Amino acid sequence: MEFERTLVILKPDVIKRGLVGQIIKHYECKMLVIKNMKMVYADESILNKHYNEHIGKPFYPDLIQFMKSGPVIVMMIEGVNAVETVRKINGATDPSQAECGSIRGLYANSKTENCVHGSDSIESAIRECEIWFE
Ligand code: IDP
Ligand code: MG
Repeated sequence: MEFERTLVILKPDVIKRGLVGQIIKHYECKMLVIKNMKMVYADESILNKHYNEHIGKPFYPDLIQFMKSGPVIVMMIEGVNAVETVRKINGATDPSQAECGSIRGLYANSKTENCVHGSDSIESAIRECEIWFE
């Protein structure tokens, strides 16, 4: 039982579809606390830093185009086992594989437009929080 901090991004599809409130509720209901939050238009330079490990992969151009298609909401979230809990709440990357009750299982349209980002480890969380909330 570790108290952790993680980074969540509500992707442009969430804002466009008016799902912000519904999605934030999933985290708050699991005893996770929003410590910082902002809406931003992400530019290519910050997205290249954030998604550094994926540069060059076939889906990368579509991912960047999607992430630039509208504002995103970036949140620093804290709680017990926050990294793993958020990943569980988010569900698998591919919505067709995501658990029915997860955010992606409930709302996501495709593997690219999959509503949310959650850091995949404590190290990633530290790195990503520095990128978005320096
Ligand atoms: P994650 O968001 O579940 O951690 P990653 O593998 O880190 O998934 O990929 C980052 C993001 O890139 C995904 O959330 C999704 O938007 C996009 N993505 C990943 N794999 C694919 C793919 O095979 N096709 C299309 N988009 C993908
Ligand atoms: Mg990832």
